[in-house]
Amino acid sequence: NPNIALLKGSYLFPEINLRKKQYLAEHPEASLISLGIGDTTEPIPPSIAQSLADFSLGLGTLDGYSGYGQEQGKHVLREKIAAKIYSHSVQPDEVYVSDGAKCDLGRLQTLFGNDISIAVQDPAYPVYSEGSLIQGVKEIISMPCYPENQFFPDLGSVPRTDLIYFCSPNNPTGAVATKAQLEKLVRFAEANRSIIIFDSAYANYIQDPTIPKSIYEIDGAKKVAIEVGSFSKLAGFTGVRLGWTVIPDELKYDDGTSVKADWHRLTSTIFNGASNIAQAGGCAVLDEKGLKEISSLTQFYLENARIIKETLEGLGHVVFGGVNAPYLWLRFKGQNSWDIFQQFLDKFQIITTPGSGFGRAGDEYIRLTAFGHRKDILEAAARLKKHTNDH
Ligand code: PL4
Repeated sequence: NPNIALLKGSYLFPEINLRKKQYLAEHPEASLISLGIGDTTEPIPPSIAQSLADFSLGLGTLDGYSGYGQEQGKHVLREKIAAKIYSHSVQPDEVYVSDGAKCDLGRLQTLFGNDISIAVQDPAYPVYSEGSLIQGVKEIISMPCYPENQFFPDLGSVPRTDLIYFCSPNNPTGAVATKAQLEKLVRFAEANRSIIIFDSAYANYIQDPTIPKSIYEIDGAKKVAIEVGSFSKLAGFTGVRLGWTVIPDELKYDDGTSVKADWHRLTSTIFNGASNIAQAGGCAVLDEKGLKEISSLTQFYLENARIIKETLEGLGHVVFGGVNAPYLWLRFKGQNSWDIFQQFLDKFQIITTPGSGFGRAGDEYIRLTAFGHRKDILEAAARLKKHTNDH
């Protein structure tokens, strides 16, 4: 596939790991704190871990064994996602269980192929544009998002595209789109006959009841939007691997045919379903007990975000995000983001993510994640205070 050659350098996150390893090779005594890659750190809550274990042990018995499942996922889990995540506003057969949001983004890119144009927020999770480059899409339009436009694209200057990728709560800026902003986005997609791919991987961090957790809270969205969700940051399933995609029945191509029918055909053909163990865990996440347990987990990471945000603001930084979102976005005017990354490494021994890895508009920024053990977060806060005051 000659399009692979269009990708620049290595993928962002392995590059950060590489730099971390290089630093440790040169400074073996260093005690690094990672606020870089957005990976969960706290244990999977007890009732959910138990269900994973029970299902796994069951596989070793005649009664408990099961082989291939339906590619679209266990019906009971599709029902639970429709009920608990979407309050029955979507139907179980519109929910497709996956092995994670990233994997489904890749499959959606296969669904739409290369004869399309796309629009992506800048900065954005790299998979939207890099996966599209691999497909060889015709055009990628960037929608800059910065403090001056409240991190919401100026849709008046965005040309029509076939797909629009949108992520809220946003990775990397931590910005959360208001209902009014999402209404604008849906009306824009309707007017342009575009399809929105709405990434709601961090929806559980939204605590403000006025902010939509799903694009389907906006009237008319089922006709123009696909939503990609994940158990990764909801339940600490980054390693277990489980997610879902909602493709509403109402979503049609221009010729009136069903997008869902194609998605069903595509996933049946090139996907063999999410692990049955992970799906058993997903069902436990969405039980009453599981929901209570994961809510504490969400609060824990939000408290981490609050600690870092307050520390940095106390030091005079302007910090974006970190409320209703697990990411903090920090600006250093006029500086290059890999240089800021290096400064944080040298000065504080804290790993961050350079903003330029998410697009050109991220150039003067770094991203900090709120995923971390509390002792590491407190230690990071102490280092920031100590070494900033030292200089
Ligand atoms: C590092 C907006 C993290 N190797 O776990 P998934 O596949 O259900 O969800 C992945 C995902 C989807 N959508 C958004 C995301 O931010 C993520 C995860 N991003 C980050 O630090 O930005 C983990 C990155 C991982 C990766 O490439 O996804």
